[in-house]
Amino acid sequence: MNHPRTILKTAAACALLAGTAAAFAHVTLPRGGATVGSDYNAAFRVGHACEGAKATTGLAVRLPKGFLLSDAQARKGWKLDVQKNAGDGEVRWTAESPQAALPAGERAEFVLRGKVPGTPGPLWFKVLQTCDVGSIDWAEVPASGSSTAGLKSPAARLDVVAQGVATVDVRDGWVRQSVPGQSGTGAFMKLTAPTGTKLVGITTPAAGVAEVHEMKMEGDTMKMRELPGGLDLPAGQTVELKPGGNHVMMMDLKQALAKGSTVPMTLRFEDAKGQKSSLELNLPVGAPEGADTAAPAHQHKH
Ligand SMILES: [Cu+2]
Repeated sequence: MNHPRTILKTAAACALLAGTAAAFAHVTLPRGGATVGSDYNAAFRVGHACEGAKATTGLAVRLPKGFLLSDAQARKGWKLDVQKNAGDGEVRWTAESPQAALPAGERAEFVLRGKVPGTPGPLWFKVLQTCDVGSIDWAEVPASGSSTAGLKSPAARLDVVAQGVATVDVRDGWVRQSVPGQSGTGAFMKLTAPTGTKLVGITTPAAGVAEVHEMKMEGDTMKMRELPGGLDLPAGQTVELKPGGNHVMMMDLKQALAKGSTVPMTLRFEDAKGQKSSLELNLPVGAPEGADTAAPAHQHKH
């Protein structure tokens, strides 16, 4: 059994490390997209402040046409304003004090939730980032196609993809239980794809953010961070996500996950030809009989 405090510390360290691992140039949404007509947790990543600024003090997301907002996640110390207009709604987070602002070197996710349109194609979220000094309007949209290459301040792109049911086999999936107040936990499973595929995105209503993490030795300490570019699933090979190894990190948990309950989760895949597909899972909370539950917590020396 994990001591709750150990898990808490690990999850916090985890989020922090993920922040230092990658310097994001833009305000972005996770890769992997969303299936047509589905409910989507849009986690906008802010990885840096405006040029020459010390901190991010505000973020305003303009909702694209066709995206139906259901709610937005509050941030501690930040004021949340939601304007639900059909067609041109806006969600705005504003730091209430300099202490609450997001320091330049830290990454954070600003999360809102809604339904994506029923037709495939890119959706562009224009985001105004305000800092202690200046602001950047991430609002450029390519004239055609969906590549943001060459744009100086591109809007955040969400690929809405057609329903395609993945043929990836998922077994022995489970989610580690959590206690009230705990911010993060892990999910584990065995995946086998018939042809070379990548797991490129994960969403679950149980968490604000879900991503695949890898464990890496840095010097003599074990660290975890988001797997860059997704999880490779070579043809016919079983890839295991397990405690102490690669795992699904669930952050910003909405509530405590009790043993015996289930967690819905959507996995998004992309094969070598760029064909996208998804899989809906319902994972039990609590380790199954005989699962390797060796807690990673005590092995993490951050
Ligand atoms: Cu992790």
